[in-house]
Amino acid sequence: MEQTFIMIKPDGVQRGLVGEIIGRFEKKGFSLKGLKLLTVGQAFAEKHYADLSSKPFFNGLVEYIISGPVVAMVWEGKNVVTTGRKIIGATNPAESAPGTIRGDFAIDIGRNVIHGSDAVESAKKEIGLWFPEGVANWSSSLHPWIYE
Ligand code: IDP
Ligand code: MG
Repeated sequence: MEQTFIMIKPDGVQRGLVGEIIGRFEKKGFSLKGLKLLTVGQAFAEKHYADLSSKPFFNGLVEYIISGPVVAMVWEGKNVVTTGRKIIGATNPAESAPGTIRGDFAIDIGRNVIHGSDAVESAKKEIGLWFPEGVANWSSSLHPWIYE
């Protein structure tokens, strides 16, 4: 089953959105496979966002991500990478549809509350980076009520 890496950024933690965000993924029917609250350092944040290192906003982005604790999660389910991105909404909250996390809870692109992997390959890479210890192995007893 497909997995994705979801991170509630420091603004989402500070603003008390952790329960709300987890609830949206849970209620959709996805399964939580990994969860931890941690503060990462500069080198780790730079590694996570390595693909964006040439962008003008890179330094500000790294400062933002290391500014407080984040909630790192692994969620599992059919098409969870693509559907997870839809639940999160467009990168710029000004363009995120209402009903999405960023559409409902964010205003500025540099304070957009949440990260989600953009492809199955990047999800694998990010899960390996954030959960080197591995994730939980369990399956929900609700599976037949969620999948046909
Ligand atoms: P994504 O988070 O929707 O995948 P990316 O393009 O991968 O978007 O960018 C990573 C993060 O960098 C964004 O979520 C946002 O916090 C920040 N970011 C992206 N573009 C800008 C920008 O133009 N100004 C400031 N921050 C940006
Ligand atoms: Mg991205």
